[in-house]
Amino acid sequence: MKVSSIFCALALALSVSQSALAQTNMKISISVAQNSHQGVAIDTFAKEVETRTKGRYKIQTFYSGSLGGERESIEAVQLGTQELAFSSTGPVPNFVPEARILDIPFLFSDKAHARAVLDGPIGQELLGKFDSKGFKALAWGENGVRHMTNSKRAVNAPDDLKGLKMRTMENPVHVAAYKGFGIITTPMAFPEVFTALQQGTVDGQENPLSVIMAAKFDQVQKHLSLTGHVYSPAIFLMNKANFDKLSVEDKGHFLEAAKVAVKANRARVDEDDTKGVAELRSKGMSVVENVDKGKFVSALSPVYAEFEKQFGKPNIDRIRNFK
Ligand code: EAX
Repeated sequence: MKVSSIFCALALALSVSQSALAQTNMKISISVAQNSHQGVAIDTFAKEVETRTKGRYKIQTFYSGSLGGERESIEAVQLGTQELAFSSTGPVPNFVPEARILDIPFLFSDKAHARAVLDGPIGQELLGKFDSKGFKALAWGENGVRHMTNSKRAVNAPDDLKGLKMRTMENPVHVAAYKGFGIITTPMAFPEVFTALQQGTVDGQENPLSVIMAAKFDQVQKHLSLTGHVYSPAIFLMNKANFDKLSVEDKGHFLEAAKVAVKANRARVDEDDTKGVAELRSKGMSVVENVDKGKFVSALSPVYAEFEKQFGKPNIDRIRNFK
């Protein structure tokens, strides 16, 4: 073998072994505990990315708001100090106003309807709105159908909500709607909620059964009402520049990994919804299972009129009537 070809072979071997070793680390975070529908989402995503890229990308997972609340995580992703986040849409409108429409109360008839909208053309269009804001939105996930809890009284009808001081997400649509119920709204980041409930800074909060269980709110809340007042989407966000740097093949791997993760995430929400009431009862909560939804919907009619003006009735109807 000529010296030059030995050199060539050596260089090749070196570059192959280097690329096999080269590992890019990325961070992803959630605001709730690992043992939750969101933990399942990011754990599955991390595993899928690693397997699909043969270990070239390693996703480090952070739970329970250890890197900050959802707004802070989204900010970090936008700035690029954190590559990825999985978040509810709570604080998303502060970054991408078009996403506000998804958080209108009683917009979706059930989870199946919401999933169909998010996976269909409307959801895909909305994912595209994140591009110009410094994000690549990989996929819609699920936080779940939200219900109300409080420490004061059983909520059977909207009148029971009047004067309750409740923590809300930092989301303008939620704040407007809950004011419409007569609730005294206190927007707050999720990692502060348990303490606020415990210390009585607020009387109540609202979240899906998945979150109520994962956060152990049963320890600080007596009453749960299955109001199902709003469907809460979640989303996989990635820093746009980080995504753009990936090879075409790796982009596909990240998108596929998010899809698989969303499947696992939604399956866990279904599981939590099935067992949630019994589990929370066994922990001492008193649960109102059947509320008169119609009354809650009509209590919001002045707020809906406002939403129709803001978002355009045809846009709302397009979601409502999507099949
Ligand atoms: O994403 O802030 C909230 O109430 C969210 O539902 C919760 O952090 C899960």
